[in-house]
Amino acid sequence: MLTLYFSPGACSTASHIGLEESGAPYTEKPTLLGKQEQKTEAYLKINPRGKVPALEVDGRVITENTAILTYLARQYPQAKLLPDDPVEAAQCIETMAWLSNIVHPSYQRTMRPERFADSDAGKAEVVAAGKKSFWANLQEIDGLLASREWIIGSRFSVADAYALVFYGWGTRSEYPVKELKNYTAWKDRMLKRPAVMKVLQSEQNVLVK
Ligand SMILES: N[C@@H](CCC(=O)N[C@@H](CS)C(=O)NCC(=O)O)C(=O)O
Repeated sequence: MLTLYFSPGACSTASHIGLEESGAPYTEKPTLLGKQEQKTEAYLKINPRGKVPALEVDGRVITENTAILTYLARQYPQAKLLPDDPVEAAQCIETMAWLSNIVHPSYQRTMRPERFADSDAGKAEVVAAGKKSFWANLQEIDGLLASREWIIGSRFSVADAYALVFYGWGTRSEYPVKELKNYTAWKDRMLKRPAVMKVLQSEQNVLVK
């Protein structure tokens, strides 16, 4: 039995899309960041780091989008969520690691500067640096999509589920994402996928408002 702990609009949307694309039955446990539910005693027993997403698999817990999405792709191979070619499969995981380690933290600096600096001037510098690098990261994703329809290989993979989070955050925070022609055309292709649409609508994501 699979249970997903997520917060609508957070990076957990990636795992939510991966689950829906996998076709596996699962239970949803909304854990609202706006209400600090990720810090409750009950949730810290699920993920002591106090972050979403978390996926409970028959009583054991996987955290981190990269791990959850890789697990789902391997556990439900019929859904073809990883490329068949072993090098491309590794590049898919590589891209998810980059989204997690570089792209997500660049946005986090713009939203949570108090985690990186104490003074007002320090926080302003963190926000400015975060905005610059988040936008550069969105441009890099746009560049990746210049010569192909999907993030890796010739079909949808779990890396696509993850990359959609950042287009949504760029939209929500009013970056000029529409200037990114390849990323925008890819986002439109993503919205044609029933599983993606189902998750975005259920989370009331900015991309379907
Ligand atoms: N690298 C982690 C990031 C997890 C993460 O930072 N999640 C955020 C939501 S986007 C969170 O739960 N933040 C709550 C907090 O830091 O208090 C992943 O990909 O799962």
